[in-house]
Amino acid sequence: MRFDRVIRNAMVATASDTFAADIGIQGGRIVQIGLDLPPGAEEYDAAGRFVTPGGVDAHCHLDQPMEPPLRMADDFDTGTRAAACGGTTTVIAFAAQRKGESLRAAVHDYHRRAEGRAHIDHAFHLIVSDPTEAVLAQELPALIGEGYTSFKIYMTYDDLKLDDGQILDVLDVARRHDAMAMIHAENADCIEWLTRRLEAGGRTAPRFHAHARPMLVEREATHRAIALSELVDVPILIVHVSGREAVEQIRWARSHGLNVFAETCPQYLLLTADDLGIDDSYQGARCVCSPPPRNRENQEVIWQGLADGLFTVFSSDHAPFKYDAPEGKKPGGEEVPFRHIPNGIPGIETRLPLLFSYGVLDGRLTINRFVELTSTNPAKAYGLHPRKGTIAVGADADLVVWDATPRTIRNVDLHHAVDYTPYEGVNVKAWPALTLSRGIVVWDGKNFHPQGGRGQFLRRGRPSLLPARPIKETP
Ligand code: DUC
Ligand code: ZN
Ligand code: ZN
Repeated sequence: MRFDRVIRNAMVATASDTFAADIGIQGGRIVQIGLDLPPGAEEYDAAGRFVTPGGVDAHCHLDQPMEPPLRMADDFDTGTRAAACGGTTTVIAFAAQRKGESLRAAVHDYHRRAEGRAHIDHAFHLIVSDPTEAVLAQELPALIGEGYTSFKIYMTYDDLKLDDGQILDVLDVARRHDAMAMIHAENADCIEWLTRRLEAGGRTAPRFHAHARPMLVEREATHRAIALSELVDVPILIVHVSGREAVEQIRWARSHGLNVFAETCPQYLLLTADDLGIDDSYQGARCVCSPPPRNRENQEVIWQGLADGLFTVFSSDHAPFKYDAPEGKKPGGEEVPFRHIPNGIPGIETRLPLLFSYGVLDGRLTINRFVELTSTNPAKAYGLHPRKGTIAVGADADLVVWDATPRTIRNVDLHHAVDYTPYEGVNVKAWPALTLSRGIVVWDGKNFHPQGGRGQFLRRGRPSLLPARPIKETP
């Protein structure tokens, strides 16, 4: 067999094993893993460095429709470019239903936005914000059947949030049709009440965003989401868990045998509420995201959960808004009260290098747990495994070779379209030396190799993390 490419002398790391091997690639897939493979048309000497499956970033927002003047900085071109340069080879972004709109229309519009632009493979979660009879009975089941096998629901944000009855209805669809339900757990009424009090006291600087969304509001919503999922008897995945009190709720659920999966993100390991400002300066708007970053004690709890298996996936929650722009953090060109600052920070390119450096190389996580959190489990949670998320014969040749040379993160070196990174000046100990997307070089450690439009839309299967069991009647 003549390979298109051979990655030679790899230290292959999967979620379960670490071993020395060559990897033979043909037609975009891994076709052989072994020692002393015959030559390929292209050869790459990994020289004993770690080779991991390409990252699967299962939580990122790209070119999501916004109310004017807001606009996301990254579309499927710049967003997937940045992802590839940071070692991510699959992204799952969000086709968001607007209230009054059909889910089908949201999906159609989102395909139009992605079409011809993506440099790497991609899929869409649905966001269900208007669970009408038609959505529950027809659209959502049909779309799940067509390969959109996950959706996100919100317990906060006026334009997106569902009440408890609506959440139960939507979870019941997930149970009947085998979808993964992702939940943004923050108590909307508590946030609104706190926000009004802060505004009444003139406390509207960016840092007060964190005061309006204390851990308690996340804890309460996490507890409620778990109870709702228990009532319906369906697994859920709580996204962007930020600290101890939410972690405790999830540990309690697990200890009671409930299928509650959890995601966390780099901002809860490396940022704190101080990054939103220690005074009333507007600079902190850069780090306004929800839930907000907490404190050092909570960072340690998140690290512990990553190490001990509490967390299932590690995503970026890349939500890209320029800082100094009227369509971004200064809506209409103004420094606005925190209520009006668009929520979200960029992180699609830095997700893997940060976790590799501060997790693996600093001794907090094994390389295998790193792979599990950043690639294998997201692929399993959202119906992409084993095509994505592993290094195995038959899998797509989505691969990353790691270079353990220290560098300092600078926004000028990143490839997103945002005018800042929250990690400016942060030192990392490693960065991808090579990213392959289905066997093609998209990043060589110095240069991005554009493949706009080559990235394929992925119709997904049944999430393999869902338990195999017969469907029972609704209680
Ligand atoms: N929070 C979200 O829930 N989504 C996007 C960004 C953010 O901060
Ligand atoms: Zn969210
Ligand atoms: Zn998000």
